[in-house]
Amino acid sequence: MTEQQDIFSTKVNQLFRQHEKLVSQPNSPVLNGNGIYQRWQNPIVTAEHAPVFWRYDLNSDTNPLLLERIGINATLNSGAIYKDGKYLLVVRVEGNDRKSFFAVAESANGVDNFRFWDYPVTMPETDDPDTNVYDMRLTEHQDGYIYGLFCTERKDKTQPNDMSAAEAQCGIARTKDLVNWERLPDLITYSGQQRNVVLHPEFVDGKYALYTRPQDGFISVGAGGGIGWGLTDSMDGAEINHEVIVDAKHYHTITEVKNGQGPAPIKTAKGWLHLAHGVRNTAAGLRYVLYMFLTDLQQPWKITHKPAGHFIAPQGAERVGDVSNVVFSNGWVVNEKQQVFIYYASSDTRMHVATSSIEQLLDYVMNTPEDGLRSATSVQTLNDLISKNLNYMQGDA
Ligand code: M1P
Repeated sequence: MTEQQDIFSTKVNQLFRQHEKLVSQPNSPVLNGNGIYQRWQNPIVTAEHAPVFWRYDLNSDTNPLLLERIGINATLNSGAIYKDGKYLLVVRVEGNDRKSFFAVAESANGVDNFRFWDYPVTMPETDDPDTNVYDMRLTEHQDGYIYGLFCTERKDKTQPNDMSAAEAQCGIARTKDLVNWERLPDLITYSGQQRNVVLHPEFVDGKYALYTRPQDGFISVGAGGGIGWGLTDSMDGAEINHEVIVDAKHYHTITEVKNGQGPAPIKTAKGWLHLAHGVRNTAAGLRYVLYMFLTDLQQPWKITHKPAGHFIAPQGAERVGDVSNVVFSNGWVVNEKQQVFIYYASSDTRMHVATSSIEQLLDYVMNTPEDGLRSATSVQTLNDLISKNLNYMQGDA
């Protein structure tokens, strides 16, 4: 081995060692939470989790200076599934070239040691190729397939001179193993654009049911918006003719600007548990938080309980990233112990986990006061709890 080759292989070993140190780092719960869920100390998937052999050409002949060839910018909004005792994320990986793609990261315990499979997902294209694909929602449907619904973004060809003018629609693919994907035609709806579309896990009236997010523009939902709901006969050529609004955006709430369904809802004895994101405007830009609600078991488009305000908001280091002040979730799973793993991204940059249980989440959605929509009602709700507690404490003394 020449001296040059020796230096090269030392550097390569160092890269692998650093990567292994990061990926195998144990995670630990953050203590003193709010009792509803527990945050975990470390982000679970970051850009640095991308394997060394994705980023570097490891051949000293073709990369003698060992330069990074393909940079990864961020790992964010991940779909999730619990399968054969493994926690699997379909991560939105964004390259330095700003293009996102999907890649599966796997962990045995759901909170650390997430490792990417060797190859990213090779997602087939339709006749109208996607410029960018992102934010996959996974649904294990009653029909036996795992569906991945995601945003497909293309240039808005009606505005050729505006380089930011884009169109968002819902791409659809299905798989049995997360390796081989069958791409189906994009969803047709009669709203201008769509993002945050999610497949409900069960047939409703013998049809496939989808949560939608009708929007007038690419970023702005305009006059439309809200989390919608519609039915389609088939997922192979899915078409929704009529959308009803499940959860509308509302003035002076966390959903004032827009909102969107998170992952597919979880079925419980008390109803369908939903996780969603709400967006409001501030002087510092848009603020994205997560919130929850419960819908009726038979009529999943009808909300039965909805706590006021946010469930998870950006905290500490989560506040800063490529798009700051954002938390976003499109993946959660339940294991056989009824523990819930909520996977969320912070500031469009890295992935985190928070853990809870079906029992805690049902208690939260069913017993947290609703939003009275006025300061006076908020004070009334607070006073009710204070007097109940003071009476209880005095009676106890
Ligand atoms: O930048 C925050 C999020 O913005 C979009 O979400 P929504 O359509 O609800 O505004 C998406 O681009 C999402 O990927 C991103 O995290």
